[in-house]
Amino acid sequence: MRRLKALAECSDEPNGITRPYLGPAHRKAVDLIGTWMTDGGMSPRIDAIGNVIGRYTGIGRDAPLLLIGSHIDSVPNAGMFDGTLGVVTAIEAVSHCHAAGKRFPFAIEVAAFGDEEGSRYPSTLGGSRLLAGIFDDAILDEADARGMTRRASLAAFGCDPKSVAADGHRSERMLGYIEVHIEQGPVLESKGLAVGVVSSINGASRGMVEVRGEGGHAGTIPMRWRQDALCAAAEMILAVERRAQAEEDLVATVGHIEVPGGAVNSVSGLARFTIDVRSPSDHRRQAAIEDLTGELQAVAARRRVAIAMSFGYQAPATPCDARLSNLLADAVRSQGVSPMRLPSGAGHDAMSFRDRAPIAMLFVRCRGGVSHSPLEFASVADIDTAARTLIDFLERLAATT
Ligand code: HGY
Ligand code: MN
Ligand code: MN
Repeated sequence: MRRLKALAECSDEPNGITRPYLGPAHRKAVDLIGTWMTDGGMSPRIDAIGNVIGRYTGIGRDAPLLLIGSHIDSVPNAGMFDGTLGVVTAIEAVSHCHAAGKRFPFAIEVAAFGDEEGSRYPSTLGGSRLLAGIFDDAILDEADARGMTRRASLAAFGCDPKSVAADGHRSERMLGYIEVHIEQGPVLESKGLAVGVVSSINGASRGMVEVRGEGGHAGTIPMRWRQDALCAAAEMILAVERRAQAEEDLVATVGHIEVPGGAVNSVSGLARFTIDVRSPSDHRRQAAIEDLTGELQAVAARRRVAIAMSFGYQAPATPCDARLSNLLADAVRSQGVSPMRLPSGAGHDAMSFRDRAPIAMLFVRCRGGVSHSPLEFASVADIDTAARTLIDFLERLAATT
């Protein structure tokens, strides 16, 4: 908890926690975590995309690799547990093994990814995708709201974007990828369980909608003549909500809207908003996006505004590996907790490894299921149970390797 509080102090805003990828706060967090990794017997390195990775060598020269990761970037005004809990718990577990002089027939790398939220650049999971060998160089030229590209931000951060390609391709055999994360939902709390085993991670699509109408004077344009971009966007946003409400376990969210040059006494000519669509089924997520595309175009036609929609980010639904999840469930049971399996509505870095290695995730109960909010909370007791579960999991995995 002391370490989580120290990370919570790393913010680019004076109030609350806002730690965007490659910002000053991210740099402070990377340095903090690097010292904790060193203290815990790991050798930290910062890779070409700004991840900090601590390696704990295994027994045997060609020992396979177990990756334990999560992220240290945050959404604006975030909670102090989303992502960081998984990194700190992994560091605690490895430090405990190091202190006990325990080595495994596999190397362990604890990875603190920097680009999971996608709150600064349009696409996300850039950090974990590099380690999974599926990094798309094109995202280096994505610009943030101030026009600064990832490439420029990486150079300012002290990374060398040119070595991204070399860093990404690793041949090491991976035993698996494990992630510990707060549930960000109410299920474990409703069942009175400290931890749970994730069964699968919902797929997600992120898009941007731009609506262009005719701007003008709020006092002089008669209502029947208006091509009001903001009103059209408002009707579209409610259409997005309505489509998701019509289908069980489909969610769609408009989390951000901007009206460039908007003013109290102007009819808006331009509005842009984001769309986030998720479902356990990739087929139904795609069908929802097709339906929404048709519906929003119909609103645009009726209101005589132009619309441009683009879905730049897609992450397919990701099942967790049965063997690793069963080992994790046994480790949960050894803590005296019945191992419930539950899906993840939130996306995670684990999705990046779906074609690279077996993945498994451990959820930690969080109060009220609240996340992406300063009210996010996980108890020391539950985090302790998660750390003990992780240590027990490592020992079980070693016994089967
Ligand atoms: O969007 C998500 O699900 C995650 O919090 N990045
Ligand atoms: Mn997260
Ligand atoms: Mn998050």
